[in-house]
Order: sequence, then C-alpha cells, then structure tokens
Amino acid sequence: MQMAYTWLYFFATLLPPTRAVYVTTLEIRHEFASPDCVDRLVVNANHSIPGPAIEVDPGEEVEITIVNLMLSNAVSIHWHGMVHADSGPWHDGGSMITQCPIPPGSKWVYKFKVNEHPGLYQYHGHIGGMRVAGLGGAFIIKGDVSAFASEADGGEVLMHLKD
Ligand SMILES: [Cu+2]
Repeated sequence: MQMAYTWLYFFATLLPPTRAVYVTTLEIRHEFASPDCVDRLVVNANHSIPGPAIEVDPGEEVEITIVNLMLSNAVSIHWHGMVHADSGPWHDGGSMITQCPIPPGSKWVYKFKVNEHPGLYQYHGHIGGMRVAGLGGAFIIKGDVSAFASEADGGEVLMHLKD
C-alpha cells in the first residue's frame, strides 16, 4: 500500500499547478436580427445581442477564444477598462492599434489577467462599426460595489444600452 501512495505522489508532482482560469469562446457572426424592431444585418457573439456576459473574479486570468465566422470581415474585441500590464498590448483588442485584426475564418485567444477592481466593464467589437452593429457585452468583475448599488434600491441591475 505504501508503494501505491508513493507512485500516486510521484504522478501528482507531474501535474501542472492548478490555477483558476476563466475560459470561454465567443463566435462572431453576421446574422439578420431585429434588436430595434427593424430586420437588418447585425454582428453578434454566440447569436446574441448583447453578447454573453462574462463574469470573473478580481485578478482572475482569462482565456477568451474569438472565432471569426464572418465571411468577409475581420474583427477584434476591445476589453474596455482592462489593464494589460502582464499580457502586453496585443491582448487589448485595438484593431490596427495594438493588434492585427482576426481575419475571416480564423481565431485568436485573448489571454490576460483582469483588474482587481470589482465593477461593470464591457467588451465590444473594435473595427469599423461593429460595436454599433451589435457586437458587445458586459464584462463583470464580481465583488462589492455597494457604494453604487444598495439592496434597498433593488440591488444591481445590468443594462446594456445602444443607440
Ligand atoms: Cu472599448
């Protein structure tokens, strides 16, 4: 039995250290939709406007794969309000500023450590008019933001406004 524990310990030391990494995928598409009651071509993430909310802990590392399923447009995603001190500027998503855009039919994995400050941030398309065309969503860093929202006022409410 002692030998079994020794082998178990040996193999456990071969495993990579565990750490919390938030992993998700956003598939970017052109689709027809009517978010403002008029059917038109939109750009969405995972068939949704706004795109799925991303909820992470303060300081958590994220790996967000962007799959560009559009046929004719490149894309990049700006992680609005994130500081990319450890990851470098190319994970900030500023197309033609800090990175080359992701070509049609390609994917890119954004890897960075989120801010330590709880609150509501956002992500959005950062090329052409993609933000206005629907590409964006909430980026939530969990934690106490009670200075801005109290239970007496109904707690926190997520609203995503577009014009
Ligand atoms: Cu932005």
